[in-house]
Amino acid sequence: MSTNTFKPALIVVDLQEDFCPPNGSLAVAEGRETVAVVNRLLELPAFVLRVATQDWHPQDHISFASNHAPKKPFVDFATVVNPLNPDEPSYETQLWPDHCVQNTPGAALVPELDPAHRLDEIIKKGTNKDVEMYSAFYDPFTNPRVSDSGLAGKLQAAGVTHVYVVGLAADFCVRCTALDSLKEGFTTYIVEEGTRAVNGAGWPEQMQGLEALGVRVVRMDGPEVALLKS
Ligand code: VGL
Ligand code: ZN
Repeated sequence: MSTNTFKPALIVVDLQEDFCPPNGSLAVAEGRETVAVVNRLLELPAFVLRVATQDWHPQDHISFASNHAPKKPFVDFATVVNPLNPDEPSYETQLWPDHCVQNTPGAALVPELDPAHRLDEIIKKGTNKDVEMYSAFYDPFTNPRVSDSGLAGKLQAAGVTHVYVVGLAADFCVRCTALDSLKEGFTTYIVEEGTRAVNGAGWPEQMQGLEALGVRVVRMDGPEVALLKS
């Protein structure tokens, strides 16, 4: 593949203390095991852009069960209405423990994500208290869109063709980021060893669903990662 048709970007999703054992309020099993893999990817010379995201919620965020007492995290849901247009269809979103509250230790990127100097950009998302934003690109509303991180524009400006997604959690923010990347026209890969799911048992089925939509779940020893080494 010639270099002008292969301009890959790496998106490192929410590798934050609150999503990792041992102390994270929303710790994903083995979440911290992804960091070594992500660091290996960050070193590869081929990436034209390396972006990390941080889930970055205000304390009154709609996704916190604590803001909907007596509802419970992991099991209950809340209705999300487009704050700019109450007539756009609403949807139910899963509730979580308080996590990634702005400027708290839990919101920090994990310190083992050593090559912080290799990141071109850190994008904060989920800052609007009224909307849930799993994707690194934008929230799920379209009429109108409420929050746009500007990521699509940055990838386009850099001439990116292929997007490699890693980080946490596979079944929420990684999944939504990969689907929006695909929607934006990028060939989109999730590197499996670089992610873990909140619901590990459900991940194989989620993975099949993603593949059916066109996202490719690839492995560190596979040809899609080998391409990054030349
Ligand atoms: C995430 C649940 C709530 C994620 C963020 O990063 O996957 N999951 N907020
Ligand atoms: Zn969140």
